[in-house]
Amino acid sequence: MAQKNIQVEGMTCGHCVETVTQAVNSLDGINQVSVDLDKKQVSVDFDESQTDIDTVSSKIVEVGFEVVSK
Ligand SMILES: [Cu+2]
Repeated sequence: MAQKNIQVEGMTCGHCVETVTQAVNSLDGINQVSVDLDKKQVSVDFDESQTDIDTVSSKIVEVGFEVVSK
């Protein structure tokens, strides 16, 4: 398992948090997702043999947010 933090712009409310959480959770190999709205940070715990940080970041972009750093 790997744990990474992704900086995401564009999340403004609980609905955004829910959208990002569900999108990332829909990927294979995700163990846990948590979003800190104040820090604009998405923490992802994932299995490196099944997914990677680029896949997770792409998914966040796909649902309408901007990945600032990963
Ligand atoms: Cu929102």
